[in-house]
Amino acid sequence: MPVQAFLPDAQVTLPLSEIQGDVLIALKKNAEVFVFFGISDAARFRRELASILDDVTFCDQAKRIEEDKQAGHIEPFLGLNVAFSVHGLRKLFPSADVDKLDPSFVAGADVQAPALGDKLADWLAPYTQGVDGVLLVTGIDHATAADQAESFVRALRHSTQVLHLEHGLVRSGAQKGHEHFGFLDGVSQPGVLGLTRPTTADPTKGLPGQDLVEPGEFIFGPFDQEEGAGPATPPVDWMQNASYLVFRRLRQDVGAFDAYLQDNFTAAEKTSPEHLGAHLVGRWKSGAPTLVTPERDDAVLAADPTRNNDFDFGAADSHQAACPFVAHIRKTYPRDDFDPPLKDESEKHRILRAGIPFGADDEADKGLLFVSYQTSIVDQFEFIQTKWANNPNFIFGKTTTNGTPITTGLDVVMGQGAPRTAAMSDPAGDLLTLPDAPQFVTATGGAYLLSLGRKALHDLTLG
Ligand code: N7H
Repeated sequence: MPVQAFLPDAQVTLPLSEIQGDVLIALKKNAEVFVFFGISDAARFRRELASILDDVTFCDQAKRIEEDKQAGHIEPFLGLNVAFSVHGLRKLFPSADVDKLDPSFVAGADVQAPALGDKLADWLAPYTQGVDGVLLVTGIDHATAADQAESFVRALRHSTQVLHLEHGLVRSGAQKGHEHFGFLDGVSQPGVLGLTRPTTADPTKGLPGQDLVEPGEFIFGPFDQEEGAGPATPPVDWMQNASYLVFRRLRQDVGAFDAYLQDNFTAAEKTSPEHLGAHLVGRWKSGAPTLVTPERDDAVLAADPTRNNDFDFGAADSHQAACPFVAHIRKTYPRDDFDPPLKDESEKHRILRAGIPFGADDEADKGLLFVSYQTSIVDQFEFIQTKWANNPNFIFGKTTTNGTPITTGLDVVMGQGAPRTAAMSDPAGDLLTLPDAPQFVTATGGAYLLSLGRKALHDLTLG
């Protein structure tokens, strides 16, 4: 299901051949191997990197692969991207430059983890010891991606050690495209000005309901764009066309999630566990938004990209009758829920998501290898996680139909913290506070990385 239609090549204003493919297009894949590595010899690494540079997939190629895929033709090997942590950058660039980068990036994901509500004790060792970089290798199946990853590891073998591997795999059969709780993922994604084609008369939207966002929210320019376009100017030259990559290894406790829905759907005055699950997420498992279809799933609506994202919350659902304020998609992208003067607040904290599930259905250690791209980790990924999802008072200033103030509760799906009580409204509009939920999602690792532009990667190999 396309979440964006692209402009014809002649109208694209972004330097697609300079930006790594996963950033704007999300390297399409059934399987993805994440090779986390340490650099033991920086000079040699530059030379070895040169030998795989031609294999790195940039957005122009990723766009062609995606268009071919939509036309039914799929390549077995789908892409390679490479990104570096603060530790890796310090080995390759002057430290004084690196210090100018996003403060959370410079601190590192492990240092930031407690502020996000993670317990470092839950993190796998390689992530707490610091990695220098990652290769993202995607393919049509696990064997292809793993084979390709193996050959890239061989090419870098004199200058790096593999510290850790993650194996992402799209679920099979009817669950294809669905994450482990069973919900279709990748339905809503911001459109990008200069890349995403407006499909209606409204030039500010891609598909109906998909706002077009300044590219400077996701990649460092400078671009040929109007003033006031956001943080498009990088703090150092070599960051042009780069993007911060947030990686989070999120374990999902599917048994606990299902049991909670089963045990509490009656208390929540919902007709079934699926109904409660839909109202905690804001979409049915099919992807159909509860804002449009609050009482029952609608597979036809879910499969229609011109309708499955075409909704707003604010005026349409000011007392949370159709989509609770606590629902995951309303907490993480509140659309028009803000009153003036914060009207544009939602669009200031967008991310491009490019994650993939990990673990088989019958394994306890399964979940989501969450990936997001942005130009500010502080104002985008971390803001969404800490100021919105983990914050029980967000969104603020809302009431029931009879004027009772609502304390929303944290995002029960992926928010971290306590208490884990969600506020919903019953059919009469009165407030219902759900029983405390266990933590369904646990961070078991993470890394903050930088996906460099083509020129910076190329210059690295010269120096
Ligand atoms: Fe979320 N889930 O299965 O319940 N997410 N998410 N997410 N998420 C979304 O539109 C999920 C996580 C966002 O534009 C959907 O793709 C799970 C983190 C944002 O309307 C579903 C986990 C963060 C959106 C899930 C998880 C976000 C979004 C609806 C963890 C950021 C788009 C399908 C294991 C900090 C909202 C879709 C919009 C959508 C789920 C994590 C953010 C089903 C299971 C960590 C911005």
